[in-house]
Amino acid sequence: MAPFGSSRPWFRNIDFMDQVANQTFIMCKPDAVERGLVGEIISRIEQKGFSIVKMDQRVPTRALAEAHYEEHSDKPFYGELVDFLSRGPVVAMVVEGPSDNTFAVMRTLIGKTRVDDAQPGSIRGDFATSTNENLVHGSDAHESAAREILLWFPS
Ligand code: RTP
Ligand code: MG
Repeated sequence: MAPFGSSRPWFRNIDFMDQVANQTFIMCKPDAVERGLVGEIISRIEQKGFSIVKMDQRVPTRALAEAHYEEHSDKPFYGELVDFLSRGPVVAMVVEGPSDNTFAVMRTLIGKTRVDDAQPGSIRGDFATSTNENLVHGSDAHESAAREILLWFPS
């Protein structure tokens, strides 16, 4: 079983949820590091007015990549997604904004998942040419932000 399975009662930790209410988990995926786009992505986050409060470059283990994308474990693309995320260094970040919609604003900044939907002006819209390798991850809800912050930055 994955070390951070959904059975883990992290979501019952109301104090932690409150503590990270205006934060989200952002990651430059391996393609962003390979293409030298980390600076551009960080710059867009900073220009927006958000703060990077934690940042770490590392090569995710397969177990970490599996746990990160656990919600997609039943999808046909899960294996490929885990292979991709664990193939090289990523830059993991906790991003903080002034109010509790940081995760949603960051999702807009990142752009839509599918390459043909991502609007110019968004990171994916400006730089991604494929859905599978779309440069940046951003948490999609308060609950997933709390889970992912704890998963990538446990201390
Ligand atoms: P992410 O989690 O990486 O921020 O991406 P997302 O929320 O925009 O999209 P999500 O639905 O969570 O999917 C995670 C990643 O899986 C790949 N994907 N492939 N082949 C497909 O139909 C498909 N759908 C999703 C994408 O790389 C997506 O970012
Ligand atoms: Mg997602």
